[in-house]
Amino acid sequence: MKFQKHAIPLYIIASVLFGLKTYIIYRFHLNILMENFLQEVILFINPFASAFIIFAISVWFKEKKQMKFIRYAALIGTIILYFNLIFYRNFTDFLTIPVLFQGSNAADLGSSALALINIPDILLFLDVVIIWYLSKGYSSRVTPITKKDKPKRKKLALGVSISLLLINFILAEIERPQLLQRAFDREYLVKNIGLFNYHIYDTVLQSKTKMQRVLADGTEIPEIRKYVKESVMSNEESNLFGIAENKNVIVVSLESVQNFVINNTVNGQEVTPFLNDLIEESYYFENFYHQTEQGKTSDHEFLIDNSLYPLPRGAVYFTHGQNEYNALPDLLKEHNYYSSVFHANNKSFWNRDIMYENTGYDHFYGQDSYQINEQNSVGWGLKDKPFFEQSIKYLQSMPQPFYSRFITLTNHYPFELDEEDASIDKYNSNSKTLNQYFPTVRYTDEALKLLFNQLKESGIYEDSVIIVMGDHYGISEFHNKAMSQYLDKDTITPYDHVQLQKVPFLVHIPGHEGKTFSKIAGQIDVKPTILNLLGIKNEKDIVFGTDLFAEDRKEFIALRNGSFISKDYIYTKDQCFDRETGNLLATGANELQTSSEQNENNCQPIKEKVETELSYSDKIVYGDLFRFYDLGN
Ligand code: GP9
Ligand code: MN
Repeated sequence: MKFQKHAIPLYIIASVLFGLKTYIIYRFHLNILMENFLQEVILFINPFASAFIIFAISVWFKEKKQMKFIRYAALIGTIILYFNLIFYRNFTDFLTIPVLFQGSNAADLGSSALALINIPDILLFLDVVIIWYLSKGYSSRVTPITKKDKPKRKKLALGVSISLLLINFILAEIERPQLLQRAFDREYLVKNIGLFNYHIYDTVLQSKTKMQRVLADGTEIPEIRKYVKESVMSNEESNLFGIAENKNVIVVSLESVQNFVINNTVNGQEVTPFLNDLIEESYYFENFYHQTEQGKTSDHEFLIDNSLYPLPRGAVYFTHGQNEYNALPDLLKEHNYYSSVFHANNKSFWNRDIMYENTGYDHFYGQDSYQINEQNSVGWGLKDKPFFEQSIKYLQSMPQPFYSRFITLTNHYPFELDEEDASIDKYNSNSKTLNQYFPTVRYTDEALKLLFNQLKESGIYEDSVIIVMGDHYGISEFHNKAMSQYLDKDTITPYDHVQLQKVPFLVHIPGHEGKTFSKIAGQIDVKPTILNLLGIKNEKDIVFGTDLFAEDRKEFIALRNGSFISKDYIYTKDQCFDRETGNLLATGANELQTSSEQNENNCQPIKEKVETELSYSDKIVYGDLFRFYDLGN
């Protein structure tokens, strides 16, 4: 009887243990940027608040069921936490429902996923074991809530849950006004409302976007059209218009190659000697940004074929693979082009087979089109050199003119490479990932050289325009420390992080002299650029990019998370930087307006345009609006 008096309800113990674990994960396993003390306070409160709300539900159950509920809540909660942790280690991002249902990709992750699991992770399940043990009645100090106590306990649980939730949301609102409305950045959400509330929020968002298609009727199109005509499309033809009429177009996407390796060295060795030479003989855009989000490679494919933005959550290839589009292959078909993609991976990865079919590709040379064995594979599959070697025969027998895209694979996280393929040494830092990155980038560079030689030997080269680009970043924020060491900087600031989203981009036209452009450019511009080179006018189309060779171009490049780059500014995470110097000019919530000049200088006007543009693109995709619009020219 004495024990009963001091007995602690299990749901309280579970809340404390689980809350503590969640806090430890937030604080020490995730790389969440803490800007002020209030953020620290919120981050400390929200794990306990979420845990209490979940475990307190048990009070409504019968005595035996209470224990069962607490056990399984702890287990499922831990699994959710752990999945997020693994995902975060790879992508510095949190799971969303669409990503979760891309299960078919998870099976292909193979070595990547294994590299993300650490043995000490077992400790993250320690509280589950304790809760499990206690819930089985092994300690008489821990009790379920008895029938007698229930009414009182229910009131208490409900009252405390609501108060905790309110305190959390009020603090979050003070820290980030309009957090939920403006939620571009998942890290802000998790930081402020906690991972579990974030998942609930994400679920609501998911149902909302599903509804958008049902409710859409095409009435939004005139407004979007008007915007595109006035603010995106250039009015003049560039001087390269039609220069490559009827030529083959070859687009080579280099997996995870970022621009910082270009004309750079590691241990005194050039990282990309072939690309560096190629740039000298090509139109090279040194300020070209990737604009991908959770759909990674597939997002970049979506951008280049459609000049629409990928989605803020999930991969558009998966979530909206059946929409109507006006993609390059379909468009080029009207000009007698044969379109194909070469990529030695599973056809269904990123739902490519469905999307390619839907957007007019004539053929997809996937895994089945290649001889793949242990000797010629590493990491994710067929190595880039045999990939190109085996592809050329298909290219030679293809009807011309063709539009063909190649996607490499070797330089994919975790950047594995056989010793005999490594021409340069690894880097030396605390990041194995960054260390291994350089030799694999070099391998891909050598593979590209091989492709060019083959194109020349087969005679295809002379009749082709060849575009080479990086698909997205390869080194995530998780490796900032090593990255700052490599780049010889004290730290990687949010400004530096945006600048690291540059990927190489060049247009190689045989016979043309090389030229380097400094204008701000991005993947959204690829489709209009290709059409311009081929001399195809596409005036009725709705695109958000501009021909890269045009003089009057849109003034900004928007990243998918709402950050942007303009001639003068870089805006990210509610901060406005001077693009040239990297100096912080203003923050969104708290502007550093020391002079009236700075007042005018801030990013606000462009930020609004970026938000409008991204929302127009999202409306098209979520509403499947092209089904209401005749894009025929
Ligand atoms: C998969 C390959 C890699 O086929 O394109 O995809 P990623 O993980 O970079 O999006
Ligand atoms: Mn990729």
